[in-house]
Amino acid sequence: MIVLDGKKTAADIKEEIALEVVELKRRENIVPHLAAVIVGNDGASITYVNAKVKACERVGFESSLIRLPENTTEDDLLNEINILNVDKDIDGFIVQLPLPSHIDEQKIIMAIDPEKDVDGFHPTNVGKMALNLPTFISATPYGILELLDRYNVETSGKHVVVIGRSHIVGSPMSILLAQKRKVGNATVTITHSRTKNLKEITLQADIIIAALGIPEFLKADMIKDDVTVIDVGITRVPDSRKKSGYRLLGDVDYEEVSKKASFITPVPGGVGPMTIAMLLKNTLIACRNKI
Ligand code: L34
Repeated sequence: MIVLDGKKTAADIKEEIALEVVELKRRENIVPHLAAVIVGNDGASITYVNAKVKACERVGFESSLIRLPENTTEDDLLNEINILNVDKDIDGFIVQLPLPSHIDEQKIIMAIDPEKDVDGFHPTNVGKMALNLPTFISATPYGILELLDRYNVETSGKHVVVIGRSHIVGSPMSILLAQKRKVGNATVTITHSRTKNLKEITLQADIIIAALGIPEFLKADMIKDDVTVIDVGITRVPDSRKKSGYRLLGDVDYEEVSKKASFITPVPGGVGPMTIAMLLKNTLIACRNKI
């Protein structure tokens, strides 16, 4: 069993980006600038956004963190997005999800200038992604492609089973892996909460992408030997023995599944850090697109 080390791979990617930043500065005298907007006080979201800001510092990007209170109105947020859309200094920005329930997420995403949408969530960019045209591929699916690539996990002709149909992960992941691309050419089955006989399907998988958000959902009896398992889940469960008061669980029963798998991502240290590295990559692309 080989652990797909997202932390190490993300560090490698950040090192590569840092070198490119030095070149950009030298040749064009520009420095990529990412902004992140966060609304409210969700602990996990704050952790992720802080990690994004820290990653910017690490690679030599400029970053701006815009923290708005929980009671921010939809209009206030739309206004903030407009400011970022027209700010020549900002190459790309994200609005961290989830948003408070009184704000319509789709409306917010649609307000972002597609050229600055480094999350790749705008319908224009999702459409381009689905057509295999150049665009920002959402950071989590992009990170998974990159991890499979760097560990030389063969996807061509393989049966990939994606569990979960979210707009952020399950849906784009199944589209991308079926495409004619370096990490692609797979036969993809997308499954979700209404799927019948899920176990019969997962037992046929060469690669499983677990992205449903139920801790330790994928058990060892649901997989065949030598499968590759990508665990996208990241749930905080209360744990009084931890200093933080919680521990992180993925969607995979790692203890048992890792015994049968050929490749597996850990949680933490798997897909999460890759998401951050690929957001930086997209920001670098956004900055280059302006030259
Ligand atoms: N707009 N919203 C927007 N873009 C995104 O790309 C995200 N996502 C998801 C949630 N909402 C978003 C993230 O940033 C998930 N996500 C994310 C990013 C980083 C990590 C996890 C999720 C991460 O760094 N995880 C660490 C552990 C962090 C911890 O201690 O809690 C890991 O090793 O998995």
